[in-house]
Amino acid sequence: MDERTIYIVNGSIPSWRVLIALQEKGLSFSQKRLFVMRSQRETKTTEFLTLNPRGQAPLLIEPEGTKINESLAILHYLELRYPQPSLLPSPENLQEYANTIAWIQEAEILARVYEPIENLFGNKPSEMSKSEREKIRQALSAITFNLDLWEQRVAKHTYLASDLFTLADCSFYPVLAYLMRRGLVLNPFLKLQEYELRVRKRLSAQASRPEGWHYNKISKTNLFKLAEAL
Ligand SMILES: N[C@@H](CCC(=O)N[C@@H](CS)C(=O)NCC(=O)O)C(=O)O
Repeated sequence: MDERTIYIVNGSIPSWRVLIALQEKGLSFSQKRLFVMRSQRETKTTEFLTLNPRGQAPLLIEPEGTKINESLAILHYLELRYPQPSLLPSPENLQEYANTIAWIQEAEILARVYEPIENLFGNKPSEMSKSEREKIRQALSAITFNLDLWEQRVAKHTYLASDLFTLADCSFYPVLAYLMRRGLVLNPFLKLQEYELRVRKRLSAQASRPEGWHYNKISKTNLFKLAEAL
């Protein structure tokens, strides 16, 4: 039997989600990092496209050959196949269960509204059109709206949806940590700040943290600073 293999892109939110879940489940795996900053993106080689025609990571291949892509689907798959330790609240606590499965999905909204800010990477703010600037302003206000919502949620339990660490945390935490890496300051969101520190201490979050990402160190370009200065 082959080893379980997870193909990842370093620093990518979807890959990080799956790595946290694998760690939480105590599953052994071999990690294959695909480099995407090279002239030939390793996600687009013939070899990898045969495995995932979308040319994206994460992709999980189980020892017996079961293959699955899409980070959120992989989270559900892992829970179904390896129910212990569980990363879902008991269905007897229906509201926590419902929140968890909804919030696994909702974490994507924060990642999506942030996208215009990520695009500042390749652009000179001084050369941006009025409508591009407006998009950035809208993104900043959508991020604040979303963080407010998560702040209220996380105030109720140790983790997002429950006192148990769940798949909602696997899905959401990498989005939050990614934004912080790009310069997001959590000061106005005290509960989220505490939550981030709590998750950061978990072995799963430590073991899966992207290579070269040191705590409290942001990327070379502080995208939030750029966005706020517009
Ligand atoms: N919806 C997918 C998105 C996966 C995705 O966008 N992966 C990116 C890294 S963040 C990727 O592999 N990009 C490589 C490429 O586009 O060549 C998921 O959640 O798994």
